[in-house]
Amino acid sequence: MKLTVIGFGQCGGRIADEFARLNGRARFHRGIEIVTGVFAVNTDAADLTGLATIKSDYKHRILIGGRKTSGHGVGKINELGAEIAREDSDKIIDAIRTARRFFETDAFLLIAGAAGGTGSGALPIITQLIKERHADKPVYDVIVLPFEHEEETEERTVYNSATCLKSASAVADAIILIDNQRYIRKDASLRSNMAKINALIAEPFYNLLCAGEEKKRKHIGARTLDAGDILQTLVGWTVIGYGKSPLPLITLPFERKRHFRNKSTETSLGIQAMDEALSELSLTCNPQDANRALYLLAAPAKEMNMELVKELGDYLRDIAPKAIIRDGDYPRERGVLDVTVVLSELDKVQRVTNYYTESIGVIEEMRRKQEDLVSKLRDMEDTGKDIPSLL
Ligand SMILES: Nc1nc2c(ncn2[C@@H]2O[C@H](COP(=O)(O)OP(=O)(O)OP(=O)(O)O)[C@@H](O)[C@H]2O)c(=O)[nH]1
Ligand SMILES: [Mg+2]
Repeated sequence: MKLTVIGFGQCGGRIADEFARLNGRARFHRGIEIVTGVFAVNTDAADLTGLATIKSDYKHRILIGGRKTSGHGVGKINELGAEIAREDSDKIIDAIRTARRFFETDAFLLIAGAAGGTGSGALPIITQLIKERHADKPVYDVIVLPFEHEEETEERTVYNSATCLKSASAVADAIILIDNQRYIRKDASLRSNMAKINALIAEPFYNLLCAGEEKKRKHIGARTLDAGDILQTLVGWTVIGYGKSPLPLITLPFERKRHFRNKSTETSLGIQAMDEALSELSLTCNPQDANRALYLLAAPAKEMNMELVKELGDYLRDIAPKAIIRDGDYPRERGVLDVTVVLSELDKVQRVTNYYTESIGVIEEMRRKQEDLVSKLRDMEDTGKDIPSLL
């Protein structure tokens, strides 16, 4: 499956940069392409300069809001991010449309942090515009939810997240939710390492996108998971997870190859990888709330069979009983067995509900503060009303 990837704001731009890197990896190691173009859109010129892999011309690193922000961002005001994106939308739409391999695009992947200003505001606006112009292709939004500490210290965090989630979900075909906090919980040393978090966020997409693009027979499984399966699965609120098990290495002096000791080991390694994928989902949710799901098993061809794929399917069915499940096998990496899981069309996402509920309080508080400010300023003006003005 080939994506047009567009990152908005700092967070979105950096994660889009990871997708550009993944495509380089797919091209170099596998001789295939998984994106047709990668773009970063920002009101902040310095953030665009800081990217590594996205092409550095103005058509791929797109600066918007030049006059309004002088290239310095919108300071967390996502209404301003939205307004600027609407005004400069032609710049973005034209750049995408004129990309050399645009016609090969299966779907759009738009990415942003929910809590900032530029990305949070621009994402829903451009999602809507792309949907209007390219009705035949799905638009998926990756929305990165803030760290806990950001919610505690900045009320805009909750408000921006709620408005971004609500607006994007009204227009995107699917919203892939990513919780920044998940990656820290797993490894506290990541707190200061955004680059590593971004790599972890993008990684689960690698095999998923590659599997359907393989041309060589030896990398085509018994059941290929292709773009059609992914398009059929991604609907509404979605999470993604990835887990892997190293394969035991048994090296005999006369036969240097890897294989499973026996079938039960094989199955338990598969289940172990799927368990990890489910426990490392990009956002905590209950798999029972999923109405669609898919999983992809990637392992060396010799050590994979349809029985294992089926057992993983039975396992996932127990965990996500409501879901229509699609699956695939991908004969690939040496030395590891990995499982990618997508849970989609979730009918309950507590975190999103929480943002909606909390933002009601925040909106009330913001209104009260504004009224307070206006009344205090009026009092000041009243006190000085008899003083002559120099204007
Ligand atoms: N995973 C990840 N999250 C990030 C990254 N950079 C920022 N964030 C998160 O994204 C949110 C802030 O969004 P930014 O992308 O910095 O803001 P912006 O869209 O550039 O908007 P303004 O700077 O306000 O104009 C916060 O919740 C950050 O924790 C990143 O590189 N990776
Ligand atoms: Mg910024």
